[in-house]
Amino acid sequence: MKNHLICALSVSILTSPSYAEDFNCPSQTTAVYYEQNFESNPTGWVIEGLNGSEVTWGINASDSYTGVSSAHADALPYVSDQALISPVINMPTTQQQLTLHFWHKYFFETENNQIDGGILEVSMDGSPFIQVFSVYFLANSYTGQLETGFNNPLSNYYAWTNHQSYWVESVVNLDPFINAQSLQFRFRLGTDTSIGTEGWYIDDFKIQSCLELDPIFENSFDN
Ligand SMILES: [Ca+2]
Ligand SMILES: [Ca+2]
Repeated sequence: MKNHLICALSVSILTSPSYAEDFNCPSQTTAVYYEQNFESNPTGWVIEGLNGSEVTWGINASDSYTGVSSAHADALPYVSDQALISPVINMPTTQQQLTLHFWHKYFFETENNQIDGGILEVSMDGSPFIQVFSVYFLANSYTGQLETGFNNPLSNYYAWTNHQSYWVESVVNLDPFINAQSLQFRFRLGTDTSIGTEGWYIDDFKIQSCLELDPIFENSFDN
């Protein structure tokens, strides 16, 4: 089994200029630096209503990817900008293929129009939060651009929007942020002036990297 995994990964890397299709390391080479499964009040996580917004983020036991609960916020039937903020996470000093993973599902107004939605932001070494743009995602990036004219604080942002009825894993390439000593992440759910929905579920937030590979693998890579 081990040989099979190494072989499969080698072939894929040989045919691809990046590791975008192989963001999950072979199990024996994965180093998990941070993990939060939202099974109880998550240490260091805070919630905030931005721009005076109400905020409904909390631990929810009605749905989960693993375990019995996840983080959840309602998509409110009026203007809101609800933030779920991670702790400041120190980055490892030696990094290789550093990635952020999380699983989520969502039901936003509407099925066909991009009215309400959510985004991911990052702060590097305490700097102001900026959006994690689509280009940094290795899997399941934003699904549409939120419409203007309905007072959603996230109007014009590319966001997760519409409906995602089953859990999917989004993966972010953190290598562009490799010079930061610490990162902090912020999920924002923005809604417009009317029509609330079930909202957004997030579970199994994880930062990991791939460890140094053995010489056999490196030879394959070089060839
Ligand atoms: Ca969970
Ligand atoms: Ca709405």
